[in-house]
Amino acid sequence: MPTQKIIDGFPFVDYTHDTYPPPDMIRRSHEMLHWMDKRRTVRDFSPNPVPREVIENILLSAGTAPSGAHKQPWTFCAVQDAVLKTKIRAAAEEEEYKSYHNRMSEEWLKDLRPLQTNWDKPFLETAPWLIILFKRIYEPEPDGHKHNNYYVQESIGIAAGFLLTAIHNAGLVALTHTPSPMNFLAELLERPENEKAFLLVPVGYPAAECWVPDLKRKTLEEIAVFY
Ligand code: IYR
Repeated sequence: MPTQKIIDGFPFVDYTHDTYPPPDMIRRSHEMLHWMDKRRTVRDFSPNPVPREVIENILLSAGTAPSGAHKQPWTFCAVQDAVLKTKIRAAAEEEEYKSYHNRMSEEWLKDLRPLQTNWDKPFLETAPWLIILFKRIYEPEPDGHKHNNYYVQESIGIAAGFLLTAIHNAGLVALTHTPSPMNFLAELLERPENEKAFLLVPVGYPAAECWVPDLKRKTLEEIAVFY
């Protein structure tokens, strides 16, 4: 049991963390890099079911993300229901069709060609789970006051990263899908006014035949500057 102490009226617990000598740290960081590098965004999902308990733990892992003033400004909707998934697919494709045909610039469409994406989103029905992340802009208080959350975009972005890592760790795959505009998700899932859809993440096993673009990651020199 951690020891508690009170600072300025607020409870604190003592914290220790496993640390490693440099050679072990180096080995562990290599292993982590190798493992993270195996994560890929996938669009070809198997319909095989995934136990709800796995999804619950993945969501709890995402919920360990740091957040502004520890407000945890997120709601994760996990959709398994086939009827709802069909509705989500239809609404997403309606928006995506308009995006691909009218709303996206020529430059944008050209940038997406190596990924071979289009308005057709079968994975929204095939994947056994759709996780929709909602950011909580404010918390409604009983007297009607809207108590704003802080750094909501940053906080939920970090939670999304944790979510993807937890999915990868479970041996599952995901897609960071951003149908735009995303308002239809709040409507279909009957979310309250303080919640705005942030990201739609289909989760499942990769299909038996699953192709991903042959992408190259930037080198350390390209992404990092040491001072
Ligand atoms: N939201 C669309 C388009 C799209 C945009 C980007 I930037 C991508 O990296 C991939 C797709 C879609 O989901 O197809």
